[in-house]
Amino acid sequence: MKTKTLLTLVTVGAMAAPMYAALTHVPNQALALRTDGLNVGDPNDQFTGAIPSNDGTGALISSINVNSEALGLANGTPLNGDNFDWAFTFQFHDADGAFSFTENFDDRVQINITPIVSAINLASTGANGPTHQDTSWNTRTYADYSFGSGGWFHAEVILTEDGGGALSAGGIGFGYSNAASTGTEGDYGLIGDGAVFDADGGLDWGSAIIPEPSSSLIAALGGMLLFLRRRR
Ligand SMILES: [Ca+2]
Ligand SMILES: [Ca+2]
Ligand SMILES: [Ca+2]
Repeated sequence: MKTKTLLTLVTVGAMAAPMYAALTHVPNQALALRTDGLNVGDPNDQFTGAIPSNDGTGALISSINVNSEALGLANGTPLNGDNFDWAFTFQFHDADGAFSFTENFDDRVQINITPIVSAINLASTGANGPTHQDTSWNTRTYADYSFGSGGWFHAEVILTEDGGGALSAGGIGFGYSNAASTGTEGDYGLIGDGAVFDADGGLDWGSAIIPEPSSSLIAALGGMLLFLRRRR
């Protein structure tokens, strides 16, 4: 009986291993993670909250919309309270490596862009773009990137709230353009709601995550537990 139990465990183990080995690309979703309790001050902690990772920390959301507190809430990113930040990550494809982001978030914004191998391989292929940072709560800024060649990119965006409102100070709160811009607001669209990304074999933006165990694996584990209980 011992041998049989061991064999069952080995079989399930062998089945489980490949399921965790690779990242899966979830199209049209960003990862979002809120950190509360940042130090109170003027300014408070900036860009120090946790960053969502592909192991399941952070929620998948279909749109980054901080145009108002109501829209933030409606899109899975509540903006209530003070001294917190929202950190977002996603991957996107751009055909020529020239693109732009804009922000007018109250209070502070940081953007980091890394060129990566593919939608499911986040290894860096070169130097990061320059970190874009703006700490003026009511000044629209934009960041143009020019990587010289196209490909997949990893984006990390941190929106920090100090006090007062946590929303756009006017117009689009955070947006993307797949071409260089001079900061004209109309060039940009919301991530997941208007922004246009260049397609690469049918994929254009989303999040790489470690897939959860499949329902068949869970069923197999459940069946094994039932089997072990009955053998006692
Ligand atoms: Ca481009
Ligand atoms: Ca700003
Ligand atoms: Ca604020």
